[in-house]
Parts: sequence; structure tokens; C-alpha cells
Amino acid sequence: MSWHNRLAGGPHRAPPGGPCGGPPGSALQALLWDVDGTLAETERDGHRVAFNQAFEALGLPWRWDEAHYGELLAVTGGRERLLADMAMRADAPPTAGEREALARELHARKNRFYATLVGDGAIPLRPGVAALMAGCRAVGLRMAITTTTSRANVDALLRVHLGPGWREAFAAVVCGEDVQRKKPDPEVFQRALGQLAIGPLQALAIEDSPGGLAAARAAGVPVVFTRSAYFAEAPVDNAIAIGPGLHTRAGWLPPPRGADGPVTLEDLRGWHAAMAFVSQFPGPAAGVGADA
Ligand code: XBP
Ligand code: MG
Repeated sequence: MSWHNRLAGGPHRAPPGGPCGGPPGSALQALLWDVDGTLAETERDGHRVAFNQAFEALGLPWRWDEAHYGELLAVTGGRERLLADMAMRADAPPTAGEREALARELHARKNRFYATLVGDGAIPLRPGVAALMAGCRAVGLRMAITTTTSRANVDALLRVHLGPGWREAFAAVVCGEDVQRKKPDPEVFQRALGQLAIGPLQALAIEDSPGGLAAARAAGVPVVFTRSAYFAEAPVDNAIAIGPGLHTRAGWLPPPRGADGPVTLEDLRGWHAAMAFVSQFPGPAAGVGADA
């Protein structure tokens, strides 16, 4: 049975007990933010556009339309995505070495175009994101970035929307260059948990893609799934809550209590506390973090 079905069914509501209703040690201590698709719709309107600019700059006839890019998102990592696409093209360089070199050049150029694009403010934060971040900061709940993209790309996006001091808002920032294996491998989450010195059940990941969800779950971290444009219809299982975006409580499963309005930290705490009593999530002792 899927997560949201279990929770929507009601029998697994958290009984009174430890902090937040869960067993001792499982109270929410940090929010782990994905970037692409979660903080902003950067894939369709940012990375894809910039990849096409890079193709054009190198005189290549290749262009990725929205539908094809959606298929390519099954491959995480921009350079890896280029290699996956080349593997299917008759007009790609014949040797692996040449394809590697071309992918590196294209990826570097793509990132420069991407930085210009987001630096111009062309891609806003998704509605509800800034308010939820502010809510976390107001009560001192720690936040981290857990992403497959590069630190430079995160910086380009967040300095526009949160200011040049954006880094101070996050207790940890773990990016693509910090890991050996990108999502859906759990490494990015394991590193973030280590830096925060917490166990996986003390964290909550906000993700928009099945790959990101799988990565978090493989690290034992519960996930709130905020659907992005590319994953509006994707089958999602094993998230503690699934909804259309953080800007509204409408359409979320399980439904948050209270009147309509944006998703709040209290809503996240409610989902997180209820999670502790669903059997898919073992007790805190099973975690991989510092207190495991
Ligand atoms: C994001 C990615 C990245 C971006 C492009 O996944 O898979 O590859 O598409 O960025 P997530 P780079 O949102 O799960 O972190 O070109 O820097 O890889
Ligand atoms: Mg994402």
C-alpha cells in the first residue's frame, strides 16, 4: 500500500508520545531542499534552454524539445544526460573518448548560459518556497541543500532570489561535485545527514522527481513530494505526502489540517510525526546518521 494511502486511511495517525508525537529522537530537526524542479522550474525553462544554446554555440544541429528533455530527465546529471543522448544518436562522435570530451565542453557552456539565464531573474522560485524557508528560519529549524546540480548553478539561482548571503540560510549545502554517485544514489543525503549530525528520521526531504525521492528513501529520509512540471503525472510511492506545490494546501495527500493557504512548517511537522508510525519507516535506531 502506498504511503499516502496509508496515511489518508487514518489508522496510522501518530498517538501521543515523544516529541511531535513520535518516538524520542525522531523529532524533525532539518529540512533538506532539492533544487531543480523543487525550488524553481529550472529544468524546462533553464537547463533545457541552456543546453540548446550550447548546441547552437558549438554549431551542432541538436535541439532538445520539452518532451525529449522530459524523457532525458530519467538520467540525473547534465553531463551524464548528454552522454545518454549521444548514445542514441547516429550523428554523435564515434568513440567514447570523443563523446566524453564533447559532453564536457557542452556541459561547461550550458552552465555558463544557465548562469546568465537565471542571473537575469528569468526563473522565479516556485510559489510557497520562500515563505516556507522564512518559516523555518523564524523558528530556527535548520535547512540544507541536497542537489545533483553544481554549487555554481545553485549560487546563480539563489543569489538572485535570496541575496548574495543566501548560503547563511543553510546549515549544509551538498551538490553534484561533492558526491561520487548522483541521485538516485543516496550519497548526497548521507553526506548532508553527516554534516548536520542527525539521523535520517530527524530530517525531511522536499523533492519533485522520482529519482530524488528514491535517493532520499535509500538514505532512509522521509520525503514530501511537491510535483513539478515534468513530474506532474509521475507515479509516486513511498512519500509521506504528495501534492501539487507548496503554495497551496489543496490537493495534498494526506490533507493537511486547517484552512486553505500555503503549506507551512506545521504541516510538514504533522506529516513527519505521523510518518513515525508507518511500518515502512523503521525506528530511529535503524538510521545511518550520526546518532544511529
Ligand atoms: C537535477 C539534475 C541536474 C540538472 C542539471 O536533479 O538532475 O542534472 O538537471 O544540472 P535533482 P547539472 O533536482 O534531483 O537534484 O547540469 O549541473 O547536472
Ligand atoms: Mg529535482
